Amino acid sequence: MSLIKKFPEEFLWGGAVAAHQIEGAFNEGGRGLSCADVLTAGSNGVEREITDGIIQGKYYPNHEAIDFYHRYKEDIKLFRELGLKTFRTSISWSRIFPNGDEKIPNEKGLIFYDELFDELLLNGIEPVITLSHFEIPYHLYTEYGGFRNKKMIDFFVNYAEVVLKRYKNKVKYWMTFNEINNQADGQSSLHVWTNSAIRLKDDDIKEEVVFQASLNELIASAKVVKLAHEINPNFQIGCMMAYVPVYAYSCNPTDAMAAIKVMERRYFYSDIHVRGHIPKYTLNYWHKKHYHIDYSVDELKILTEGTVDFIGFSYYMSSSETTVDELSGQPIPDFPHAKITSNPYIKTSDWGWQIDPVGLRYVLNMVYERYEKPIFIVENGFGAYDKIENDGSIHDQYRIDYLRAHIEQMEKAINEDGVDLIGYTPWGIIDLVRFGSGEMEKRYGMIYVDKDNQGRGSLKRSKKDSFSWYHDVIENNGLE
Ligand code: P53
Repeated sequence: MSLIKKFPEEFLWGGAVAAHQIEGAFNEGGRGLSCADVLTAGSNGVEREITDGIIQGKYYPNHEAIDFYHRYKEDIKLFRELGLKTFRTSISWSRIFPNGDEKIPNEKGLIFYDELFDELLLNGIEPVITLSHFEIPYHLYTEYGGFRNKKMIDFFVNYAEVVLKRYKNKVKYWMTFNEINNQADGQSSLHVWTNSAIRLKDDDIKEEVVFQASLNELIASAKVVKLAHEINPNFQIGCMMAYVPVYAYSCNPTDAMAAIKVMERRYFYSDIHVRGHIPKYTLNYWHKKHYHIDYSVDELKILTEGTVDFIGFSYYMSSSETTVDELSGQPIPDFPHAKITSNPYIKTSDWGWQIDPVGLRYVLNMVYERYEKPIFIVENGFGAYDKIENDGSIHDQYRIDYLRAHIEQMEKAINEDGVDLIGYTPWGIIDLVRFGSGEMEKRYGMIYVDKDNQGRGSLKRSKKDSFSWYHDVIENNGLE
């Protein structure tokens, strides 16, 4: 078969993880507790419990995770063998500032990332770093109430300044807040917790609280982008969005309109990150709902000065929106928050996530048309149950199929649609603690880790079939 190299020469093929889902060693090296450390294990379809501090007898899967903290050298050897050009992880904020509000950072935490980044670079792998991926220091919740509080802006900027300066010659690509839009409607207490270190109270107007926290984060992000460009003009600083495109369920015009309105709830975040101002549709919405969102003229100025260099996003699935009840045929009243419904044209994973490769091309087009900025797909992947054969092999053809189908769509987006796509880091390149439920057995990796949902296992690493498949994709710079 002839080989056609269809991806740009410098394309950043890689893999992605987040500190709290792999590192473990939650109380070593002077690290403080983070929001991720008080999340118990849920199960498929069952949310995790957020506990007040750590409660004896409960199982917290992130405390050990896959012990990357102690095993990273061994893992990086495998990444090198896999051929990764880049590795996306995050810095655990509470390793650097155990409480979050100190003036002086924890040197041991800084040394850990010095050594980790050196080891990656030594192996020819470029680190891509997220500053805040779901693990805000727990103390910032107990003491300040998380991102409800404007003081959080300075704590985040202070932390970012320390790491941007420290690693200015080791890391070029950075992102500020992971999937900042997960919390958008305030309906998931888990997302509000992990995005903002906020626990909603009964008398909170949820959506208003979340808008305020989100704006505080967007201001903090803009300050960091501005500062980062002063520290090193070569830095590339991105935002990080969860893009789950919402299609109109039917060609009913009200469905089409509802899909636009529901997408605005996601675009609110990237519109500010990229365009540098609060969109008019949001200002009108706040006005209509009588929300009082606090911001100053100076803060608005910062938004314009700290726009991002690229757009990082995760893509796993699509969704669709209807304004008509399927059974009764009656209109659903609360437009524009009509009903998310399943799509009869696409299959779902064992976790109910809708598998839609064309949706990735759709998102790439929409985002590129809207912003005309470089795009980096920093997460995409297939969470599935894997089976180990007697000889230790793992035949994860379903994962290869999923990734192949998405890479095909990326190729079309680049070559047919003209999208400026700079890289692709599939999620959970090595099996890790799943975010949504804390399960280990919803696996994403090309490298298997022997550990189960209850935390049992040797933590031994082994290669799945997808390992050699992805190796060839990287080597060929595209699909054969
Ligand atoms: P898990 C929602 C939609 C898409 C991605 O998720 C999401 C979420 C959050 O629930 O999260 C991202 O592990 C996130 C990662 C996470 C990954 O997707 O719940 O950035 O931390 O692990 C996959 O299956």
